[in-house]
Amino acid sequence: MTATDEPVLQAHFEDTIARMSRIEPRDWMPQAYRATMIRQIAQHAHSEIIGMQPEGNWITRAPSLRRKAILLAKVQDEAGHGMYLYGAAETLGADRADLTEKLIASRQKYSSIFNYPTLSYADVGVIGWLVDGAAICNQVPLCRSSYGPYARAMIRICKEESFHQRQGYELLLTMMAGTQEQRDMVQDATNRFWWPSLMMFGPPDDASPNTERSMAWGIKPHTNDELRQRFVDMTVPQAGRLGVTLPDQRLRWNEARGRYDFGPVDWDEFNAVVSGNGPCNAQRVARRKAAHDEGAWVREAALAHAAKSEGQHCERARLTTAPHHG
Ligand code: FAQ
Repeated sequence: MTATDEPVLQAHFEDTIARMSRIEPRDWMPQAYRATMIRQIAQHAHSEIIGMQPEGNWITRAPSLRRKAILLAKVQDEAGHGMYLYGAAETLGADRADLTEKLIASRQKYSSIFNYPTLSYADVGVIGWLVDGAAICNQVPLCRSSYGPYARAMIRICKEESFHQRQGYELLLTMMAGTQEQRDMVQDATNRFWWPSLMMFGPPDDASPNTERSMAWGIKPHTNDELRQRFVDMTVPQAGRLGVTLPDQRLRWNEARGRYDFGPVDWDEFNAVVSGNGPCNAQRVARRKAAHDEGAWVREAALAHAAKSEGQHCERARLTTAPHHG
């Protein structure tokens, strides 16, 4: 590419975005678009992988075989989501080992929500209901994101997240039909996860440095506050049907707006968690690092196997193409 090509390529890129068509890996894209996509996809992938820990904490203590099988499958799905997303980041030239190193060194972020502890089995249900619910609200619009591999990965991820959300809600309905102690556990888990779930949508629009440009590039179709409001409107009736109270005195229907009003989010808490000072940040990253270190022999074995298979493949190719004598 020469310097004179760049305006033409830039115009083609902008036209692709304006037509709501997709940018594909081999297409030219501005360096800042590539960097933004890698940032968002990597943070999303890290969130899925770190997000296995809070629920994974309960696999060995699930109350029945059925609940254990469901939880195992859900946590495995999250690993799968992380893999598709790292794959999508690789199509942009990112190196997966490098992304993992950045996560472990706390140089890349993951969602704030996974820095809160899971104190009872009701937390598994509330994570499905609220955390997967918020994830769906945020991610369904991303199926129309301008970067092809990310948008396509999001379609399957959203289908699985919807299923996760329903399993969480079903678990909570079962607990709410149980003993008073079980109902109290659900209420307590709701109280702890409600505000952190609202924080998942990111800082308020006037403090979100990336939103404007990401919207202009078709990466994000909605602002953080729009999606937060959508989530509140979707969730309040679900809380009513469940029979739990959302911990917000200011939550009420606003007839004029046709939406729920809600109280202020504690952005100091959000900033503290995002900058590494949440209740479980150190534990989550240490666990991820330990798992990565413990997996070193698997990566080495896989590489050795791949090299050996490649060697055998070359040898077979050499023998089949070699001239026959005799
Ligand atoms: N936590 O300018 P903005 C899941 C960062 S997956 C931590 O508004 P942007 C599945 C942000 O990255 C959950 N950091 O940024 C599951 C930026 O960082 P920078 C993850 C946050 O990108 C369920 C800075 O603050 N989902 O839950 C958070 O335009 C159950 C400024 O923010 C995704 O990643 C936060 N909550 O908008 C798994 C979805 N919010 O610039 C297991 C894709 C913001 O320093 C169990 N991502 N930051 O690098 C997105 O939609 C966007 O990236 C937003 C943030 C909306 C998260």
